[in-house]
Parts: sequence; C-alpha cells; structure tokens
Amino acid sequence: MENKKTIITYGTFDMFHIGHLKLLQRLKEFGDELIVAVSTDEFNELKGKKTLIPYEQRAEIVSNIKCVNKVIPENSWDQKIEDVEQYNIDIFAIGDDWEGKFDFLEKYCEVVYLARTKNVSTTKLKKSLSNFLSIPKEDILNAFTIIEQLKKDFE
Ligand code: C2G
Repeated sequence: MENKKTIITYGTFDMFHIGHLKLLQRLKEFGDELIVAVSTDEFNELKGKKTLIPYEQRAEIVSNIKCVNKVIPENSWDQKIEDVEQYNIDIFAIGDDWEGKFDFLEKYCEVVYLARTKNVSTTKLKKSLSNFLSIPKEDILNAFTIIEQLKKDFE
C-alpha cells in the first residue's frame, strides 16, 4: 500500500480492559498498521510494576485485538528509537499519563499523547477484586440466604 501509515505504542496491558481497548482503537484511526510493544515481565519489574497476567498471555490477548497488526516485546526504555527506525514508524502514540515523556522521538516520527479513558485502570480493577475477596465468606452466604428468603416471601 502506497504511503501506508504505521503507528506504534507501548504498554503493559495487564488485565486487559476497556481503557486499553479504546486506546488501541483510537490509535488505529491514525493510520493503517498498528504495532503494539507489550512490556515483558522482566521489564515490568524494571518499571516497578507488578502484573497479574504473564507476558505470553498479555501478548496473545493484545495480538488478537482486531485493530492490532503486530505485537513485539518491550524489553527496555531504550528500544523506542530503534523500533521507530526498524518498523518505519510514522506515529508514536501513548496515553497522556506519559505526556511529554517521549518528546525526544519527535526527531524520528510524530508523537501523540491521547487522553486516558476515565474511571478504569488495572489498579482499580485489582482493588475492587481484593475488596470483594476480603468480604468474609459467611457474610456472602448470609446475603444469599436473605435473598433466597426474600424470593420465597415474594412468591
Ligand atoms: N490507558 C488508557 N486508559 C486507561 C488505562 C490505560 O488510555 N484507563 C492507556 C495508557 O495510557 C497506555 C496504555 O493504555 O497508553 C497501556 O497502559 P499500561 O498497561 O498501564 O501501560 P504502561 O505501564 O503505562 O506502559 O514505555 C511505555 C510504557 O511501557 C507504558
């Protein structure tokens, strides 16, 4: 395809959620090919980020997202310039939680920071999961008993 536009983004994509999906879908609208560099487990340790889902599964999920054309591993902070050159990248894009952090790439390609999707994050998902799991089992059982009783009362 003549003057095909290629976009690249980087991320952990742990517990894949709607915020990740909306970002990737918006990125694909910028061009024709979307490459996603998924942070390896080792690199996440460097980032100080604890992930629930191992790299292989995170990479497989992202590579099966309709708008994603290619997944590569993100092993270090320093691979972006090399990736931009190797894959003939036209646009580097990432969520605006990184605003300004990757402006050095402007010498090699367009740099775009996109607004994050509000009210969803892997951290929030983990928190609600741990809140739910911390409810004592007897309280959950009691709730079910009450619901069953209410259903009988209203029969
Ligand atoms: N994101 C978003 N909306 C959310 C959550 C995340 O748009 N509610 C975006 C982030 O801004 C990022 C991408 O989804 O562009 C992936 O988010 P993370 O998995 O948290 O990625 P991060 O750990 O920030 O890794 O070299 C760059 C780093 O690897 C980025």
